[in-house]
Amino acid sequence: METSAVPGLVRLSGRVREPAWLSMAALRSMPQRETTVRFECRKSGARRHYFTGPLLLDVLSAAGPMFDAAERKDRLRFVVSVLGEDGHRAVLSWGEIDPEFGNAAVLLAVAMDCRDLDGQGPHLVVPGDRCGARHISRVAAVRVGDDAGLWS
Ligand SMILES: Nc1nc2c(c(=O)[nH]1)N[C@H]1C(S)=C(S)[C@@H](COP(=O)(O)O)O[C@H]1N2
Ligand SMILES: [Mo]
Repeated sequence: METSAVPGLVRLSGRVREPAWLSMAALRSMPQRETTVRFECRKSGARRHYFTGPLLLDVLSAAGPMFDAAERKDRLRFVVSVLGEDGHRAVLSWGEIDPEFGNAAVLLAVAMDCRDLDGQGPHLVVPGDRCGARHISRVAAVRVGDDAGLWS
């Protein structure tokens, strides 16, 4: 598994035309969104956090996913795996975040509860989740894939 060894930078790779190391500054230079999420953790109970940062969709789109962007059905074969520095990871489907389908406002947040996350790395935020497990802290890498491996 390809992992990041560069603190503060997120490796964006896989089925994209321009793989990149994303800095917090680069994430802050993109259009910023804000959201408050409430979720239930099995271990620590009810949680509430306020996040700001770019849409994951914008971050991924800038790297040029290898689908035919004009063909919406082609986009539906793509997946995104988000890796925390501790190895915790979760997969999203492109359809979840695509404006023509689920249109979920998933963020790669650069600040949590008004504190910058510089030094630890960005935070995946999946609004609407009832459990906290996809709100991945200290994101180290994001990998774009498609479903080809599932059918080979
Ligand atoms: N990197 C990483 N992020 C993670 C986890 C984890 O194990 N590793 N656990 C998740 C779970 S299960 C929950 S409930 C929330 C808790 O976040 P909080 O304690 O900051 O409110 O973090 C999530 N993010
Ligand atoms: Mo949790």
